[in-house]
Amino acid sequence: MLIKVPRPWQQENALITPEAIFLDRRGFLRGLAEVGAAAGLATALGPLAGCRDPNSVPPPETYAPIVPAQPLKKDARFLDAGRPLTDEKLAAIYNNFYEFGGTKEVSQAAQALPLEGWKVEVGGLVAKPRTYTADELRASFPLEERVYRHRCVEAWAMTVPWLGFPMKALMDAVEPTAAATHVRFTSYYDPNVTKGPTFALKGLPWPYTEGLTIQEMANDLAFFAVGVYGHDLPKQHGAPVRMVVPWKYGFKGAKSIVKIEFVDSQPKTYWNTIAPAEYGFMANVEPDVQHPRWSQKRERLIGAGPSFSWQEVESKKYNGYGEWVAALYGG
Ligand SMILES: Nc1nc2c(c(=O)[nH]1)N[C@H]1C(S)=C(S)[C@@H](COP(=O)(O)O)O[C@H]1N2
Ligand SMILES: [Mo]
Repeated sequence: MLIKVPRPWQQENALITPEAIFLDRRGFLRGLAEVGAAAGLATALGPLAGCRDPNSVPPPETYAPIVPAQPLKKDARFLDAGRPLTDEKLAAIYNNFYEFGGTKEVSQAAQALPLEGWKVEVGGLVAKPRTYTADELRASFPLEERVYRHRCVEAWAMTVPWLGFPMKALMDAVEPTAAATHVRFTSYYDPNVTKGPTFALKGLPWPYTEGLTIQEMANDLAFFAVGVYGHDLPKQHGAPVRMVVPWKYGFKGAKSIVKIEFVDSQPKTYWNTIAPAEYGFMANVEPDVQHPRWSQKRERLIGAGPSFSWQEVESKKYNGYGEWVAALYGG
């Protein structure tokens, strides 16, 4: 059921550049220069890399459509994000996936991700540990569509129709014990495949990990996506299954998950270990909390057309999802 598409784009790819915006000063400055030149926003918002070739990845129309085992669940509460969808071609070529490179142009490199035989091990402090194949995950939980706003800590944003199931459904299936307080999610990592920026692979706390509290995971909004725009997740979006927690900055949503562990303390996570001041474990979208290097008050909503453009808009607390999640944080 996973997508099988021809792979001419899998040649050594010239688009990966060895800089990472976060870790490399020159890359960071270049990002700012691009933005500055285009919109004069360099000092107001965070770095924004361009993306140059919308035709560099397999076009979405070649992706396998998702055929849900049962009719797709639709819940009107989660279908209107209050703004137009981001063009799917643009969402598919403007990505963060450090395992495959330090720029936004990682979609080609990410095609190396091997989906065959994928397993997601769910364990730790649970009564019913279980290892799921990707197909079993889809078959075990009714799939539904969720149109969510996405806000990266770098102050770019998009609007995406995910397909998947609530995290709560998986929690209920494995039955966390009373001792479980947090959950840790681990992304696929194999240095022979995930050849990201070479400097960034050394000495950093790979694999990519993220975490939530049990209460956050049980929230109605917390979601596992297995598809997007009506078809399987393309690899660059985190196939075959990724986290979506839309009230938090994008980095909290780990891609290509292989392990989910229920634990009894706040787990160590990738970005929080590298730069705790910029990537708080409990971070949510908080326009009034200044990022050490830029304001979070506004964001760049990337285009509703396939070419790279954006519109600057106000950021909202909890990315506008306060109605769902404010109670988690004391109102
Ligand atoms: N494994 C992994 N997951 C990841 C990342 C990453 O580098 N590696 N980047 C995160 C960040 S910073 C963002 S903004 C989103 C981007 O998701 P998208 O590329 O599907 O839009 O993925 C998140 N999940
Ligand atoms: Mo992000």
